[in-house]
Amino acid sequence: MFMRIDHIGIACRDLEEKIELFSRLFDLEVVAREVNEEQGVKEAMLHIADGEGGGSYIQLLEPLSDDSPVGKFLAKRGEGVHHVAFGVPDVADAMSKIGEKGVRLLDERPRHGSMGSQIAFLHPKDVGGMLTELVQAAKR
Ligand code: MC0
Repeated sequence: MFMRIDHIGIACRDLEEKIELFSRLFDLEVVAREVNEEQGVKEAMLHIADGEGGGSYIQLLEPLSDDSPVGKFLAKRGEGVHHVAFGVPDVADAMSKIGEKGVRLLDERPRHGSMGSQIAFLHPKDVGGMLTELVQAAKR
């Protein structure tokens, strides 16, 4: 079902500061920046590698407000890994297959994600404490 790890999402308070840190430490390059109002984030994608089904990235996330998902996460847990996102060939199909196994879907239907992707989240309490995202990459 999963083709690859699409990205690891990192919650941060200051996006520009963390872009500088990750670029300097790991020689990563920012390939996309976006404000996603629906998800309440300002974000940057740092490219790691390309694979058959799409790329792999570090995603840096700064909240647009304190009551957004990432804003609440920062207040409760501080900066760090926020979610793991797996690449799937068809997000709606993956949602239905995983939903049938009793995992709570946080989205009723796929939403707009980074770089034109379609995404959906799974409840962390049903995935061993890991907020999990399904990503269908945009067609290249
Ligand atoms: C909350 N919890 C987490 C968590 N966030 N556990 C692991 N990882 C996280 N990131 C835990 C809390 O500690 C709590 O456990 C329980 O889940 C319920 O959390 P809550 O604080 O009571 O509830 P909320 O209101 O903060 O909701 C949490 C939930 C929400 C995960 C349902 O954040 C959500 O729907 N997230 C999906 C959307 C999202 O995260 N968007 C931002 C990234 P305890 O034990 O304390 O009860 S957008 C993005 O990434 C896009 C742009 C993209 O990739 O393209």
